[in-house]
Amino acid sequence: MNVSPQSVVSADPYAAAQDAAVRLRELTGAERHDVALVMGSGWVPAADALGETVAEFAVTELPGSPAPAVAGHAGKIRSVRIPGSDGSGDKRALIFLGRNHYYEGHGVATVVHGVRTAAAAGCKTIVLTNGCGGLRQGWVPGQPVLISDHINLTADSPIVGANFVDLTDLYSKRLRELCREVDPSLDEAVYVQFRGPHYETPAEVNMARVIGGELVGMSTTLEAIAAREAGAEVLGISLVTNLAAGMTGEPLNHEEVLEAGKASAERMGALLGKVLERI
Ligand code: 8IG
Repeated sequence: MNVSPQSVVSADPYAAAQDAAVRLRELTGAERHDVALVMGSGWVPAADALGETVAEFAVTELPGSPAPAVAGHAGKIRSVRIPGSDGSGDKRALIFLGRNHYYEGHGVATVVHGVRTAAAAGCKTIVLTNGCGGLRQGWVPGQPVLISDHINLTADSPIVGANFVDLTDLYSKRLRELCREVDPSLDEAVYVQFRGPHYETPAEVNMARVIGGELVGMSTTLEAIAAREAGAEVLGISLVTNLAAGMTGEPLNHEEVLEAGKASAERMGALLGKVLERI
């Protein structure tokens, strides 16, 4: 892979996040950020509804961040002012328009670098969104689903050393309940991360079902683990952009993902906006 040495996270990923947070303060003029959102496949168009953009720059401006390789993943970071509800002060949100995926081959430290940087910049809440395949009968493309728990099939971890981080209730019950106050129709389900970049075979989709998963994707679990390690509260929301392989008789394609995102951007933006006001 053709990557310049500065563009991937080096020996100490925690120190690299501290360095990136220093640069982030310079780029945004904000001493701290309160909440971070990672906008996955299909979510980028929803970001525009989230408040007043104070700064926007390419992720590559931060040390340790290669540009995302996926169409629809813009590779930008936005610092946004969120007006406080009922008299509480404004909050600053850090919005990652796109992410680096595990399958891109830059290593797990690079995958979670944004989340670690956000935590180092002060974010106590991290919202992870993704586009994924859905397994539950009745779900339709464009439907958001809260992540209740995950199964990490990458067989990897972002944690370095013998740090036995507890993942009970990794996906905050409090934040899921807050989401359902905003939209009582939201379902929740277990997310299964496959390595990708190929989609699953129908047999693998069946395996995901058997082991208790109803959402299949290629992101989120490693970031969630890193966020928890860093002490942040995690909210995960999947956008079911397609029914999982073998469920419709049609092949999967990435364009359908982007289309589902565009079609549901307004709903996702409104949902996230109301959740951010209450966090
Ligand atoms: I969007 O069906 C999207 N991402 N693994 N499977 C996996 N990842 C996905 C899918 C899917 N849809």
